Amino acid sequence: TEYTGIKMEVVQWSPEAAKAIEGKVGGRKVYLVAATLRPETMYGQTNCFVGTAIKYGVFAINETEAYLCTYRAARNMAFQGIMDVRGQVNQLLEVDGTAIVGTKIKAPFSVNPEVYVLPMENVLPSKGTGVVTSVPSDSPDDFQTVADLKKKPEFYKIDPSWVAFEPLPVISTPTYGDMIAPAVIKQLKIQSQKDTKQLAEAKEIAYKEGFYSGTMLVGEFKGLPVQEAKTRVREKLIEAGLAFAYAEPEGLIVSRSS
Ligand code: ZZB
Repeated sequence: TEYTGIKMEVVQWSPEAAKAIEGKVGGRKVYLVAATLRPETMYGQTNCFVGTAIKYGVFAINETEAYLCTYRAARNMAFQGIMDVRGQVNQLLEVDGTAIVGTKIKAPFSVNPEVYVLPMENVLPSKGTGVVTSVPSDSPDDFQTVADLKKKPEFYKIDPSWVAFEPLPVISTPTYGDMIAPAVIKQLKIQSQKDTKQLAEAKEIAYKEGFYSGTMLVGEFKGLPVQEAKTRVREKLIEAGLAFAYAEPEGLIVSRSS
């Protein structure tokens, strides 16, 4: 699977993460790295998710940059020419997902330039980087998780101000209008992020519909079909130094939907 690694620069650490990081990264800028298959939706990022049961590391890429992701992803990156020294993983520290929640980060190309890190129950440690960028307009999982967080901020131990946003329309389709995710959530009567079976089906529908019938509503490629915009937005992100190609070997991935 060929993902796009989205570099989300840390603007302000949560207090707990700040303690874990202090003195350990040198002068490096730290980025949370999210693996996505939908670079064309980055305009609609409203937040990012980490798994609360997942352990993350901060890994040196070179003397000036460090990435936060799972160890597994860092190891893959080291063999893809992303690190300074091929095959060498230089872990600077370890930090729990729960500690990162509340960190403020930059969201490349988004209408919201800065967003918060929030908790999600269904993040798989075995896929991507373990960091998920959230686009509630086009991803049913993201839409439902945000809805859960808005409903029960205390239960999820978040500040309500971190979820005080609305999904942003990014892609239009003839069948589902300007926001595919909430429409499919409603169609399949999904109630919570615990409805994982229906969410997998919703994801499948949203992927197909967006890719084959979607038209861009925002950004530089507004008016173009998603099929064309996808690679062009990806190239723009990479050119701007905000993203990179990240691949995972087939057969080693535990996928939620297939
Ligand atoms: C932004 C985005 C916008 C995504 C969208 C999807 C959609 P796949 O097909 O199963 O490989 N993701 C990435 N890593 C994880 C993880 N460790 N655990 C759970 N979810 C993860 O799915 C890849 C997509 O799943 C990625 O693309 C990411 O969310 C999420 F509008 O990034 B995506 C209809 C989907 N729409």
